[in-house]
Amino acid sequence: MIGLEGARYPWRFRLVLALLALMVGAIAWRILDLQVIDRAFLKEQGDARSVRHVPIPAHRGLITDRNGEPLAVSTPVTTLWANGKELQGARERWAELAGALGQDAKSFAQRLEQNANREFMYLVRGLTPERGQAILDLKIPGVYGIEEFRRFYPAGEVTAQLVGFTDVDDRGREGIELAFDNWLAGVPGKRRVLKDRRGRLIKDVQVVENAKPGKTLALSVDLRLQYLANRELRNALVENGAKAGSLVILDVKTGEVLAMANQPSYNPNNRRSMQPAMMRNRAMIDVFEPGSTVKPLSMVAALQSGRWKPSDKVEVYPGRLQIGRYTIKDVSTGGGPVLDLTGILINSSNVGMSKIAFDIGGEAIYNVLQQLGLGQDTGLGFPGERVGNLPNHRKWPKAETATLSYGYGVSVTALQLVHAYSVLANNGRMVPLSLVRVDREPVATQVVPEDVAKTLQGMLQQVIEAPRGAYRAKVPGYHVAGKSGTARKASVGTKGYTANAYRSLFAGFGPMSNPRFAVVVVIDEPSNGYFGGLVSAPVFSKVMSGTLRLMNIPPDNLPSEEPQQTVATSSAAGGRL
Ligand code: 59J
Repeated sequence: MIGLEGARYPWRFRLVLALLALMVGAIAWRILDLQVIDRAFLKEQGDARSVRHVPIPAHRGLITDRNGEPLAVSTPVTTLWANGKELQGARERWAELAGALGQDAKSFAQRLEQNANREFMYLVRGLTPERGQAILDLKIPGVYGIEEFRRFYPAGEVTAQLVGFTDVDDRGREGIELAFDNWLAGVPGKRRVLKDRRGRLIKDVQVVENAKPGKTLALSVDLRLQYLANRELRNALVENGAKAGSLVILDVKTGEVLAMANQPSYNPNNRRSMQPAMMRNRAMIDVFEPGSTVKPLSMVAALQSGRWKPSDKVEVYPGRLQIGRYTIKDVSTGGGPVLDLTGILINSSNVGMSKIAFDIGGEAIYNVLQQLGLGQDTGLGFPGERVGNLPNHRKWPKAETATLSYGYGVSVTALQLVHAYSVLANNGRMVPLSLVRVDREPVATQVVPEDVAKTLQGMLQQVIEAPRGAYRAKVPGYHVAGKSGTARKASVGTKGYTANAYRSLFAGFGPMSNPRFAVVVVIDEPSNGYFGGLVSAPVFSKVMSGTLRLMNIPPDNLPSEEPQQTVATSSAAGGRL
């Protein structure tokens, strides 16, 4: 038939044949085009639709105390996520999944409905690897796991405000975690995987880049001292019904912060009940008027002026002094009508200090306070750290001169105050502060003449050891030095001072045979008694005592040596007052 037809219509047969040949040719060309000529382009396009780069989480660096005790540790956790589209196809297993996740089946189902078109949704973050695996083992279609790291803080509330914390994405958000984020954070790696149209993982192809782990950071704090500081501060807050407090221990030779405690505190491992007041690293981010704890620093200016020596006498009678409309008052006049310089410190005479200030001038005091770092940048760069305020005047009015000399009209952080005292303890040499362990000998600057610093050491030892002294600050077995302060709290918003709101302070150092540690105690609004010598001095005593023992410092005031005096000043203040 065909032959017959072909013979009958030869042109038609040839046409069909030619058309077929053309079609075969076109297909062959297309094959050649796709497989050979456009191959690279098409492969790339195809891969772009299936190859994905998945980050490999980097291990965040460990934070330790100065002896390697862990303060912040990254532990591997499993985060479960779901492909919402896929999960729609496994509705019969939703209740089972909700149960395994410990979630309410009804609200869980609602959530899945809402995310029905999403290819990615978190189910739960940060499970222990075991729990995560158990849920993955249920093999519910559309449920996947990612490995992540989660921060754990072994010392909990004891180091909370100093160490800070990270956010869910493991980036530093507060404290050291934030300040040293670049050092601690690693660089995530990259893994190439193949995924299908619906985002399901088909194949783990290769690691493109390994994750670079973050670096370890050793802080200057000693966890044992940190525990001690925290415990004594918390006890003092409870005993005195106080609102808040902070305490800093400094190594005066290296500038290292050995402890920095703040109360109230919070548990960084469970931040659900955390309140803003608990988060404050008060020792660095709260400023206050240092009151009488500044008097020893003003005394430095007096001695440095060459116009005063410790045995010089000042009339403080009758305990008040009128300067224009402003009256300078002494709280206690029990020390007598005339006091020498040590006596002014022991009795904390505002009048006596002011008279010396009028003689040497406000600028002399200003210069010393500035040199000692009050109201100056510490250079630590701690998040939220305050600089405080040390006002200057071109010509110092009498009222400003007086108030500066006994610690008002100037605001400081607890850290700045302990730094200033550390200079007196370190024979006038200032070393930069450090929150990280110092492994090389720091560069010290002589900011107070050595003889002046040593004289102040003796005077401040008398402030504790003399008959009318702050005996509650004494440390059994050691000679220590220090000064209490009780400052009315400046009112917020309005001018002046709040009635019945005080800050109890104590700043000191020891042991006097070779001063190594300086301590500042700040207790905010105690309600049962408020004098620094009553509220904060006992805390100083307990913390200094524990520090000297934990650091194996040999006692320099053993009972058998008791009759011997190791006072460096020529002052006879103790006996006379
Ligand atoms: C004080 C102040 C407020 C600010 C006064 C304490 C001034 C002042 C204006 C009255 C209690 C009080 C600029 S007291 O720190 O002198 O620590 O053991 O708050 O004087 O002029 O009912 N400290 N404290 N003063 N202001 N302005 C003494 C002293 C001090 C003690 C006790 C007794 C004040 C020994 C404080 C302590 O040294």
